[in-house]
Amino acid sequence: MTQPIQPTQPTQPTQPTQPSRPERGAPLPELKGYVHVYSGKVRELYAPIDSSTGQASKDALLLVATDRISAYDHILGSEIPDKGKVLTQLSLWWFDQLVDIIPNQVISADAPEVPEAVAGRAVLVRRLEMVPVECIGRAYLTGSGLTEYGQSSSVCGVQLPAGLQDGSLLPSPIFTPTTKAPIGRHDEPMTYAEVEAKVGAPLAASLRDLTIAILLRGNEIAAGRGILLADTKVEFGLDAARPDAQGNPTIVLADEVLTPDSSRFWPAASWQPGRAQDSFDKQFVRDWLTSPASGWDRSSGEPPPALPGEIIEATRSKYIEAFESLTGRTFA
Ligand code: Q0Z
Repeated sequence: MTQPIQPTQPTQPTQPTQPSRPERGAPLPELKGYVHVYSGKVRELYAPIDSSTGQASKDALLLVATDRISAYDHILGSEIPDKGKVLTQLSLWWFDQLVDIIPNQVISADAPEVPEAVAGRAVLVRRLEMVPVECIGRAYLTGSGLTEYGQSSSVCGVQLPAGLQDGSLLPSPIFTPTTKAPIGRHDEPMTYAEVEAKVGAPLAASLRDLTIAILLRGNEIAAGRGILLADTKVEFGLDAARPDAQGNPTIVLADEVLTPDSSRFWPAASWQPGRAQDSFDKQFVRDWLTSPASGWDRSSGEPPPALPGEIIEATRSKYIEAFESLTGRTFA
């Protein structure tokens, strides 16, 4: 799962300082009316320039998905054509599938708000006060959850039955929040009590219940398409400008949702607990990088080599297949 950056503080005006430039991939587009504020691993953040003040807006952000791809904790030197568009369109589709569960951040995904240079892969969103917890829901056990389980037979303080294996279906879905680590560092598991201490008991309960509801809805929809949703990371923001009936800020679904970068999708047909599952989207990349053909040693700390054209093309097809199977729509 892609770990996002520390969010910029929404209460302070964004400083248009020199953001860290991605050292790999296509150059950053200059977008008229926007200032670039942050480079994530595979995405870019811009702020609209307020026409009355000439300053970065405090009310909105432009989230731009690039074609960059990560594997084994590296950003690869090769891009996957259309990955940014596929993931953006998938995220938008999921926001719609979830709107009876939670409102979302989207203002516009179309012209004129979204500049032509990033058409299809950018969304103008409400700038929210981001909740400082990575909300992870797990339906199946793998990855860091499996590692923690091996050490303690629990994940983030949730006790699990003995005998679970890599890929096992959990008895019921679990909420396994993590801290938001600074970029380049790994997020740390939090217990539910730590989430309560950080955000208060009422918001903690809402984050947990919303995360599980999103995971369950995601699995209901994916199941009908032969796909399992093992786990997902969601981010929430608070919209103080939209108080609820009790006067609390509205909890809003932020960032990206249920994309292959924030979630693990597995082909249901080859699911088999007891071994690492095939990745829906990145399996060709992983297989090639760890094969003798790549000449790359995963443990060397060296950046991985550029991908062969056929691996790029096969991976592009997998992203499009994921979009088309999940949504039942044709990728334009
Ligand atoms: C998201 C990220 C990146 C894309 C901050 N609605 C929001 N309000 C305030 N902050 C955010 C959002 Cl989505 C926010 N991120 C992660 C980083 C490109 C998204 F470089 N950071």
